Amino acid sequence: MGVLERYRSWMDLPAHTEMLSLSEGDTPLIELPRLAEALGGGFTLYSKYEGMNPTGSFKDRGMAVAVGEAKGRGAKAVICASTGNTAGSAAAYAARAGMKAIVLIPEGKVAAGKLAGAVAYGAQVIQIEGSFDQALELVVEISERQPIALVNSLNPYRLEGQKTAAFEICEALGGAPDVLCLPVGNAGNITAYWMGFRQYDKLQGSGLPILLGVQAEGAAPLVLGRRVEDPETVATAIRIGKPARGEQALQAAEESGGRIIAASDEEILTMQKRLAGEGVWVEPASAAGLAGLAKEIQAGRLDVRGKRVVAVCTGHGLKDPDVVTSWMRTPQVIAPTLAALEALMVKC
Ligand code: AN7
Repeated sequence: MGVLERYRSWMDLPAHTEMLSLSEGDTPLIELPRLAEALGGGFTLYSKYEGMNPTGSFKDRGMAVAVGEAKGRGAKAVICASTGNTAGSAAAYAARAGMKAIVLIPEGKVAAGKLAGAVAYGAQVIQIEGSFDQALELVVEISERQPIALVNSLNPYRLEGQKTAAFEICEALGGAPDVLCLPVGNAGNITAYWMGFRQYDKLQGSGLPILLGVQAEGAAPLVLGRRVEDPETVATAIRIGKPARGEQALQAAEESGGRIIAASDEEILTMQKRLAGEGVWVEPASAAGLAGLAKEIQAGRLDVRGKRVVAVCTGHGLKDPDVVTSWMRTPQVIAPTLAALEALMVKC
């Protein structure tokens, strides 16, 4: 069952929206006791592992809905700008719906697994000699001139789909967590989570979490309070200098009693390794939320004792293998003999 089947009655959608699903959502909430201990202990930490969605990222929730709506209104094609995950997801759901997908990506800045996905699902992939932000400006303009549906998170139905992750967390925990940390790029996801938590609280009295949104230091327009012209970060998914939902994200963080902060590339990669060390491999951007959480706890700016903290891990590690293979040592090579293997095992 996908998000439309499960939560359609809780979404604000036009009646023409078609059911579309690749069984997205219903992702695991994985407890991380060792990481919690390493961060000082005394609280419960979970990863909402969105890498388990059909195309390996949280984007699938919103894309099922946005493409289903576009299909229902008779659109033949969808278009988006993307740092990679939106592209793969749009391509998959367009393929599922029998539609064409056109994706614009910043040249040379999209992780290999994401680009391969978009190609595999049959999208028309166009690289632009520029940033994600420039690509977004272009797709907004072209979708106003041509009968092509825009499926970036400016599309309100994307947020309707993505807010379902908040419902799932509340259902799994029997209420809202105390703190939710997550990476912030174009700022659609944090906006959608806040919509979801507020809606669930109204319906079920589940309470509300403090939101901690985390950008990468080299791409932190919401922390700096101005557009970043040349965003740069190893977390290419969030290499965004002018977030489309920036204002709403800042408002959501403030209303929740939380904030948006930045983490360095080093802090992000260190957290990626620590997470993998507890069995959860995510792409760099997905570790940003936890990197920010660690920073706030260590600096004494966030007291999590006795609390429930959920870190949204937005995308699977498999999408961006290069970032790991670039720092890892080449695995050992030995002769195919028992003696050679045994000689190594002695050192175990
Ligand atoms: C893994 O795919 O913007 O703040 O074009 O891929 O809702 O943008 C990706 C964003 C976090 C940030 N984690 O979410 C795109 C794109 C991962 C991501 C984000 C993205 P938003």
